[in-house]
Amino acid sequence: MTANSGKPVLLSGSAPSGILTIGNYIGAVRNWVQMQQDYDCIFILVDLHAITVRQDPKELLQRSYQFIAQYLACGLDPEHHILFAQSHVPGHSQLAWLLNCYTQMGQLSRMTQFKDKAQNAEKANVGLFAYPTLMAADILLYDADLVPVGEDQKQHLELTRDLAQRVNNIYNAEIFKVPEPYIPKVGARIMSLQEPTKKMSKSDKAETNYIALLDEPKRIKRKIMRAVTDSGEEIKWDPEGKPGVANLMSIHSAFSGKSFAEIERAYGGQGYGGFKGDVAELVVESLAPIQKRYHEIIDDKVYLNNVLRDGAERACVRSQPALQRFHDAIGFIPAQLHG
Ligand code: ATP
Ligand code: LTN
Repeated sequence: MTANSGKPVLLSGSAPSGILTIGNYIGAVRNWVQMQQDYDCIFILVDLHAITVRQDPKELLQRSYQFIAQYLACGLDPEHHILFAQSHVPGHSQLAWLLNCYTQMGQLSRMTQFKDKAQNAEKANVGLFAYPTLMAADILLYDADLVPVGEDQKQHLELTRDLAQRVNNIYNAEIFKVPEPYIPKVGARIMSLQEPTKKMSKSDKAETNYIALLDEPKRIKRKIMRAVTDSGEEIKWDPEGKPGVANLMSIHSAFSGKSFAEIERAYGGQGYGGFKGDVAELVVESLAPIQKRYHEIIDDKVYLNNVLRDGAERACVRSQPALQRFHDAIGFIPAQLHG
């Protein structure tokens, strides 16, 4: 069904690093769930990308299962779409190598993420340097039409487009589809609870800055009650002047569906205490069904492995044509494999 649904292909990837937060949920995962109605979706757990930073093996394994279980609990549908682990589909590493041979060192040196993450380029591992060509491979393998990415990944998507066009030009053929970036209409940017001018991030070291999708109700309440606001007492939409309050309003709005004007009206003259209590209640209630489903499936490794196997098998099939077109164009002897 997925291969020929006729719908545009939407592809996104996320690394099993850190811990999923309500920022990731509101800004990404929830939108993916919605977009399943209109697109043929491919969701990749990019574990090959995760090892550009040294990982503890046990933790990586556990976190990878946890991420998959959380995506499923949020409503990603592995039957009608494809959800898989990047390391299970060899085409990603293969195409990344090929693309490395069409990418200039200078281009990769200019990537701001590399400059940020590798303070000392001499000591950085080559994987970190080549991270964007692996991401380009993820996208180009599946003839993706649309790639929803945050601001920080736009440069990598530009490089992907550039590589696709370059290869197509060199061989004067449409080997790769040139993907479009996709900026979802909805989806607020959720900020850190303690430093509301900084975005809530899944790799933040300080627990009090974020709400994890799996945080227990008590912990959620504690974090929201202690969230930084300001010395005033007015619930008003003013992201510049009152970033803490604005952030709590965004969280309220994301889960209640109410507009900022409605929230202002509802809490007029009430001070911060009651408002924070309600935001906490909303978050707890909204996450409850996700957490319930998560706990039902996280220990069911047979189910999770079946989902991953099925996803990887379909991804392998889907990734073949693009890889084959490129091999043929390059001039490799066609492989004569049995079965
Ligand atoms: P890291 O801190 O490790 O860079 P992250 O929390 O920024 O991680 P990513 O893996 O970079 O998460 O992003 C996954 C998706 O979640 C992206 O589409 C990104 O736009 C979205 N996202 C991440 N944080 C937020 C946030 N605070 N508000 C809204 N969307 C977010
Ligand atoms: N680099 C991205 C994760 C990522 C991705 C992708 C996103 C890897 N491969 C393919 C979209 C499409 C990040 O850090 N968020």
